[in-house]
Amino acid sequence: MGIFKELNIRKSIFSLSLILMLGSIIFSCISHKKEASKNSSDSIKPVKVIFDTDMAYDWDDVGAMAVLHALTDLGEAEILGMGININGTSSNWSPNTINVINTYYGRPNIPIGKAISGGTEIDFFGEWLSKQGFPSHLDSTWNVVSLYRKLLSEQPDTSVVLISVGYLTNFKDLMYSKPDKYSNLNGMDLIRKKVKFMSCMGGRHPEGGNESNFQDLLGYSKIVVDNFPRPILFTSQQVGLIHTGQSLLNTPKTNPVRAIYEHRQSQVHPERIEHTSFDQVAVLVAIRDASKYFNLTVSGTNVLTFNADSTVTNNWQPHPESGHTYFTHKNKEVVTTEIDYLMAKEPKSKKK
Ligand SMILES: [Ca+2]
Repeated sequence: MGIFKELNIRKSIFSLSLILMLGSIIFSCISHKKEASKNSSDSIKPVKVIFDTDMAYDWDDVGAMAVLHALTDLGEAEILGMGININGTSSNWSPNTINVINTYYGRPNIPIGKAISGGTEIDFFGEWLSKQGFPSHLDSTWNVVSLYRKLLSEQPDTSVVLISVGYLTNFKDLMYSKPDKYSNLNGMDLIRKKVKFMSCMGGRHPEGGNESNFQDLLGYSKIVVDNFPRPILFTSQQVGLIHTGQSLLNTPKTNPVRAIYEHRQSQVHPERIEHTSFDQVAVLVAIRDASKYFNLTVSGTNVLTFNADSTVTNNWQPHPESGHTYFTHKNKEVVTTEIDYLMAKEPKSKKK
């Protein structure tokens, strides 16, 4: 074999090797990208959520809705529906308030249910908001139990997270609902089959005491906490005592969340816009891994006592595995910053 022929053969072998090597690298990159994309889509599978609120007087419910919409924009949550757990005149304004916020975030068609029992007749900002000219698209409201039954029946098993940031009256009514056109299961069995867990803002932990979300005057909170067939993650009053809302001043005045915060601020504490964040925390731990932000206590059970004067107190008692969990702060600043960021995040629908 002549030297030039041998060199040519070696060149050909080298070229072939180079092509194979490059091909292998490209194939590896594509495979990695595909895998990364698969892992990415796996890791951001949105949490399906039903949001139940006593939207009427405290405005951390408004902040909680902002957090929920921001997490939905990030692909972390999917809002199935919302319900109001207050009966009476306030309910006439609350669906509009909720729809105004949903509309601002580009989701005007989220179905809204109204309570069939329990609650108090007060309204601190719903009527005011309705007169401010914010756009809304509210055509009708649902009987909240029918809505929740319909939504649950349509979802995969153990996939739905219930968020309670008010009284537990609606979930009590859901638990004891009868089979209907949406499902042949009773409420308990429907929840057992479809719900992953409930994120409930309520109680004081671990010392126990009197917290407002359990004071529905009917003892429904005790019925729910004692009998709910899936795990409950309790956001304690102490955990919500962080102040958020300053970030809203960086959002447009057309933002109804900012409008409500400024309106209530002027009435309650004109020196600042920040407000406590009980309901935002309950949303955060419903969507994200709570252990990222908090120290969890899983051993024990939250025992509610319905007192003779119709008040309800809670206390944390020993129990091997009740399905109840409460948590305490690891770092308040981290949670405060994250909630402030999410509350002021520009809606995806408004980005150009
Ligand atoms: Ca609330």
